[in-house]
Amino acid sequence: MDRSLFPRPPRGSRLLASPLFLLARHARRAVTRPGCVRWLSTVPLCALLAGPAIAQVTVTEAWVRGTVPGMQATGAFMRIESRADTRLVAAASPAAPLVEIHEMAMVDNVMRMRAVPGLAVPAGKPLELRPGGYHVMLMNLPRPLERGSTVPITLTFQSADGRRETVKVAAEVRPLASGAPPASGGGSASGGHSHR
Ligand SMILES: [Cu+2]
Repeated sequence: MDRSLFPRPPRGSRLLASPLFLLARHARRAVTRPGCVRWLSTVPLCALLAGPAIAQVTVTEAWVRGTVPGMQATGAFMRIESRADTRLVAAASPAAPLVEIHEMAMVDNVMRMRAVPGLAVPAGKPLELRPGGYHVMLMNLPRPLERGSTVPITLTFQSADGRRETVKVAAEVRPLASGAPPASGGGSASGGHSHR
């Protein structure tokens, strides 16, 4: 008789059973050992601490200045708050193939915008992105952004320890003339967002 036709059943069942056995043994130890009990009791606390750390950034009042045909770039504005020190390091949107973080700066008495690698968001101190100041720049727009629609924007934040968090916002498209345009530079044709 071919013995391979009758594999020993305990072998297979032992393979299956051993992880369960190990788990059970571990659980027993965890309950009986003081150290492990302490470890177990800290788990919910860790979960509580991890919760706010994951969702520490809140973005409100997000809007985008609408565009008209021919306009290839516009700004997105919002209010960003964080429970802990963090940095806005990237932004992306399906509405624009190129998205940058911009600041406005006075250069030779002319207000110009330029890309920055990131913006600090100190704990408890809201960062305002608004016309004439910091903004998220949506560029190479394939089509106009019509008022009343919304533009999804994904913001990436990075804390000092390197941990990243992404926040998705739905920015309302407001009329082109919304918000105070920069005092100089830009122009109405580009909604104050000329790019050099
Ligand atoms: Cu810009």
